Amino acid sequence: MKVKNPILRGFYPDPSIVRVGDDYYIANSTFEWWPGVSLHHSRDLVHWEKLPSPLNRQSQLDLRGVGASQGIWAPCLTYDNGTFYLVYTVVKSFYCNMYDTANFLVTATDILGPWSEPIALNNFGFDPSLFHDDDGRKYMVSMVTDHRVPKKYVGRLVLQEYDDEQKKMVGPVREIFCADKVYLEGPHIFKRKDWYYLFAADTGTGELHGQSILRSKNVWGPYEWYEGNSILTARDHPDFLLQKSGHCDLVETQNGEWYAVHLCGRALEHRNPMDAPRFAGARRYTLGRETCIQKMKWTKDDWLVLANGTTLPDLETEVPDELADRTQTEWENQQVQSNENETDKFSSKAKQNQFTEADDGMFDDFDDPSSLSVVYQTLRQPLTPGYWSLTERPGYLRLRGQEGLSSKFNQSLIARRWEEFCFETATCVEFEPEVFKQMAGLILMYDQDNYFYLHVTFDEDEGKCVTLLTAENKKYEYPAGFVPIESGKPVYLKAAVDHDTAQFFYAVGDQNYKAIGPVLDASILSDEACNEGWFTGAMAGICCQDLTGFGKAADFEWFSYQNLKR
Ligand code: 6LW
Repeated sequence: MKVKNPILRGFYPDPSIVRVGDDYYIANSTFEWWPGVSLHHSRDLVHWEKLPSPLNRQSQLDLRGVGASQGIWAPCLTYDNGTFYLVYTVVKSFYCNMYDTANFLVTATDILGPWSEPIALNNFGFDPSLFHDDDGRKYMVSMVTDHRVPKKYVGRLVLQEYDDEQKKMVGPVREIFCADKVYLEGPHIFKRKDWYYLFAADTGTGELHGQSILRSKNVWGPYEWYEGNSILTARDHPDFLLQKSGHCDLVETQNGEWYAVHLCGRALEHRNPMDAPRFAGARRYTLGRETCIQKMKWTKDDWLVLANGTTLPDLETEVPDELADRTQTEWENQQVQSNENETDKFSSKAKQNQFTEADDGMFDDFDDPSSLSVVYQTLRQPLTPGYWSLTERPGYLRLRGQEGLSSKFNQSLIARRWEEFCFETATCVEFEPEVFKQMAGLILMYDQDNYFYLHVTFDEDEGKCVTLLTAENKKYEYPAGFVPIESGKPVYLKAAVDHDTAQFFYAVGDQNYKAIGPVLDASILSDEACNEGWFTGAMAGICCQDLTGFGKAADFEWFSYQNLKR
């Protein structure tokens, strides 16, 4: 059976994969989006269901104040002796003189949690990864950040032992590799036969990105560089779909086959202007960096390479039929069984619609009063208690307005990833604002400085009205003016995105949509075009602001997101 790449579409970078028995899990970075670290589960490497995030209590993670694309970077998920180990970086400041890259570990015996409170590790650099040696010792490898101007960005990797009994790092921090020609990050260590392999992303995370492998007979090095590096890259194939390929992690199947997951980006043709302060002329990636899977093989002399015999990843990867056969029957059985009992924790939760969404999108009618779907993320912290409810008005998500869209603190906003170049997203909202500082509506956003916000508000001259606010690197415009609408009726808001264009629509009382505002340049909501962003991807969501501090409520009856094939 073949699986089409990317397997996790939209903003899912820095994948880390682990197998526990018949279950595979992937962890991805979430940056400033809450809850921290995204998890997916699969039994066949083809179908992936989203699980609740491990960092979902404010005592574990508080991202208030962190900048766009900072927060959670590059988690590493491993399993040893009945326990899941998840290490990750919380970036509080970057692209300044002194970087703050604090590394933490949380553990759980069940992937669904509860996960522990974080244990502080060393902070030498980001992309920490834990290696469980077969003698019971554990080590953490990471890259090293360096704020000294002349020495910045050398590809240094360090290793330190982690003592699981004492729950702390012990012994010296030693440099195990210093690349002179290439910048290395995202390191993982694994062992096969009597080799320790160091598997690291090379050459940044842009279109030159790749993956390298090194090895040593000793975990502390010296590590030998494979002369075939990079073993995976799209850097010489600018027309290939899976650009930016690199940053791999490795998994061995039940039958001894090897697969790597890696990040990639699907480019728009749209480019930054040649005088852009960052990434001049670079193609834009609204979908951010996504997750792919590749089959790997060992060479005769024990190096690891792509199974296709080249260094270019496959658009479609062959996955073991045994997994597919087994999983399909299991899945079919689960469908039947899950109606009868709760024996399978994944299928019973999926049945409650907490974990899954259709491949082509979602329609959320907010009818489940117990929780919001795991598909949504909020900004930097959970929704503020008292400022949201699924029960005050059953069948509606009530959001009470808090701070404005530039705030890195208390916002009432939920959003989900764009997955494809063409999609439609819409909502129905009941909202009766009394002053211009009260707003609620539908948003397409990259970060706090870059968004398109179609919303209902109040204007002294027009009364209740609908308007479109666009923000491009802090330049704000209202290209549609303020259009008066009737009070007391539900308002329907919709956006249609087609590659680098976005058009908004609204309707009042029924879904007889009218276009509002010009066709917008959707490519500005990309890693390349956003001045503070680098690493996430565009999101679609709903939100409410009340800058008076009165907490005016908006009632959302539903929210939908539909991928369109084009
Ligand atoms: C990730 C690191 C990287 O931690 O980007 O450019 C960071 N390199 O490997 C965020 O994805």
